[in-house]
Amino acid sequence: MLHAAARPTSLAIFCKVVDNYGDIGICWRLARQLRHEHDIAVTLWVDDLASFRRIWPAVDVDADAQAVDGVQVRHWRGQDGAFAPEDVADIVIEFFGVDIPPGYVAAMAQRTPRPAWINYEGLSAEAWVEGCHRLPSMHPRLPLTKHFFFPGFTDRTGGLLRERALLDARDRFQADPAAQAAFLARLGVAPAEMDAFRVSLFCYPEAPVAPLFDAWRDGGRPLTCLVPEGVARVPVEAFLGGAAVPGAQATRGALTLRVVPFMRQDDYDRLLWACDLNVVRGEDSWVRAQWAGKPFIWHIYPQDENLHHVKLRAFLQRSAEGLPGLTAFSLRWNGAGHPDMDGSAADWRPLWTSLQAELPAITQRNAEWQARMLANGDLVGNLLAFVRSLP
Ligand code: TRH
Repeated sequence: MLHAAARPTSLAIFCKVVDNYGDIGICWRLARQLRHEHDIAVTLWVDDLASFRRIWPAVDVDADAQAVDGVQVRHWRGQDGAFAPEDVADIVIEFFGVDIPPGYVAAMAQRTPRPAWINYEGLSAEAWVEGCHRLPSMHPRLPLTKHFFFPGFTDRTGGLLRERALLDARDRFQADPAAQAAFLARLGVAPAEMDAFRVSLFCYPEAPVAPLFDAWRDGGRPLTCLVPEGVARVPVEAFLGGAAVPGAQATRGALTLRVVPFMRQDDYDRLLWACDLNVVRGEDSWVRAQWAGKPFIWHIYPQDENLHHVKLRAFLQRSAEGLPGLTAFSLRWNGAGHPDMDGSAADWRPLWTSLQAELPAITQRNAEWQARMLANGDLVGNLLAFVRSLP
């Protein structure tokens, strides 16, 4: 028998945190869903517990091993270490092609039956993804085969991460003004501001935040922007004229800017559900914004040679056709679509006006998009079905 995954009961995820809190957002979501919805014993190996704690405050940064929300969390300190075949899980996931410790890989090869080995790849709307999804790759020396698994936007990919109860929880929250008001009040939003247009802002430091603030300040309609601590620190502090700590706020013209705490993952969902527009980034918050059902702008993680612009265009082609305001705003926000790559030189007033005018059409498009994404199934269900299908 090659694989232990006909009825998997255990799974290990190896996650390296790139940049500040890199891929832990996705890995943690994946781990919890596998544990809570499929009753699989999950061990999550993470190299950076401090970053993990930012999105889940219960994490103890000093513990080598700890149980967090039913998941066994191990501090992945390096590549050394000896492992026995019985230490190896039924399914082993390496995240974005990280190198699993050689001792663990050797134990995988000794285990009978062998584990299913998955390389979980990044989310992209590019067409080539369908051709690479599920492809096998043989280990050069050991009797092991790993398979590539791609999240994606079509039924020939792994789909998107989505917990079973997510959309019901969102609908309940969005249908409950009192719950939304209480949530926003906890973030410091004043009762008088409840009717303002609300934006959440999460982006990489390259985003042209300062000129967008100018456009919002000069706009006709009151706008409250909620920015988690640590995000866009330089332009936020320039606007505030002081430190960007939770609770800090300033109003200039039509814009009220509020710094809110960097919140745990569940609360971040509520923030997305409670805003009229979400600016998101990377991968996990981008997917959560798609499920939130509100218009969103994606700030993609910058890559060398502007590779990210190709990915951005691929997504816009799939999702924003016929929405020129959204497309122009998104391209410029990411330094693309203009000979002057730096969006900070742009005048954001017309870009913002066009985007605003399109918001009803974007909301309608998002609902259609969601229905299409739902039809692809959820990523964890698709992953387990794939693993069970392996010989
Ligand atoms: O952290 P990111 O920048 O992650 C990215 C992507 O994974 C990308 O593919 C990778 O290449 C790059 O890292 C290096 O953005 P992302 O994926 O949105 O993850 C952020 C997580 O933080 C997400 O799970 C939501 C969560 N979050 C909170 O829990 N609370 C908050 O207040 C905020 C703003 C975010």
